[in-house]
Amino acid sequence: MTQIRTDWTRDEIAALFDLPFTELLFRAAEVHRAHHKPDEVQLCTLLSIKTGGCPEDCGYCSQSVKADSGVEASKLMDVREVLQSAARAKDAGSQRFCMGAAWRNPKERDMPAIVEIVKGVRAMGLETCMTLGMLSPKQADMLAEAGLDYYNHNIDSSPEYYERVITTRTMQDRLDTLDNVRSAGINVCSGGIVGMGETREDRVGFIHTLSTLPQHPESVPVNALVPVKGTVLGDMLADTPLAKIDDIEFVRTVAAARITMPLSMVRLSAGRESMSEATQALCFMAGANSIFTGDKLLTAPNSGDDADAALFARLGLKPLVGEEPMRACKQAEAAE
Ligand code: SAM
Ligand code: DTB
Ligand code: SF4
Repeated sequence: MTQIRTDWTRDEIAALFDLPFTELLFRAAEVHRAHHKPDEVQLCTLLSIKTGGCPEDCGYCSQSVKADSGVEASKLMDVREVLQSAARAKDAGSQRFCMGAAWRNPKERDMPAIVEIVKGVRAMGLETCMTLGMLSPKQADMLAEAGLDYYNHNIDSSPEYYERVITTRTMQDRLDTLDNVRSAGINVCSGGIVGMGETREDRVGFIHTLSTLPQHPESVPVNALVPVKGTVLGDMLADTPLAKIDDIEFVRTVAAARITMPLSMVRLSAGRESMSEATQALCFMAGANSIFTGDKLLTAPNSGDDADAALFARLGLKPLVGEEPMRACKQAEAAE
């Protein structure tokens, strides 16, 4: 049994990134096999339940009011519409339904509808995940009470690079929300974005921050930046194509996440649409075992069910149907 550590040092993580690629992949695959079935990949579906008009200034995001991306702001969707969409996701074989809102934080007046949505989606037999921005301890408790399974709130990058990407809320704000979610007993989903023009050292710092949280997140989404025209980062990358991350470096980041957080589900998240099948296969080899299905993420395109069915058939992968290996108590047991 691999030891579950939350005391990783930056030097140790940098040394993982520095390994010969084949060695890094081998080690990640070993850790993956010790805790997960290597041919099973979890399917999650995303729905934007409240799109655009967000007051935050995240430099990658099409939904910020600061971006000139053409995304139109809309109100919170009707509960009934959300449930219809969840039913379609379930029919398509999804295990988890993840709902995102472009908010700094939910307002008190939004909470009754959010609670109703969580209860309704759960009653369909789907796992529920929400990402609504910052949460107070009271809001986290309300969501836990409603039966929310997961809350997604990303740290996005290293503490140093974070400050260059977002100014309207701090990394500490994000860690506080993660703490509130954890204390409420909701499973934590937290990861970030690779390919924002950050350095290798930032990617090390990103993995270090996640893997030294008091408890590892149950889910770790690793997004490849989807460069959106009209966002700060989308435009910067269009002007400096050399800043685009190379596929091998992306796979290295996935492998480092797998090795440092052995029990977590590592989700190959945004950016798959423009990734080759070979790169995705390397990510699965490196320990990624979860994806977003369907042809849309929140606002950006996703691979689509047909492409994914073909990919799974080519690679001999199948959807995960059982319980994830890690739930908070199991991690605690493994650490003993
Ligand atoms: N407003 C909420 C929040 O930020 O907490 C939830 C939605 S937000 C879109 C969820 C995450 O999606 C972000 O933290 C970021 O990591 C990721 N994301 C957003 N835009 C992206 C893009 N263009 N490419 C890759 N990942 C992106
Ligand atoms: C996460 O880490 N990735 C998802 C989910 N959490 C909410 C969102 C990806 C968004 C990609 C850009 C878009 O669709 O606008
Ligand atoms: Fe708003 Fe979330 Fe987009 Fe940041 S990532 S601008 S908080 S929707």
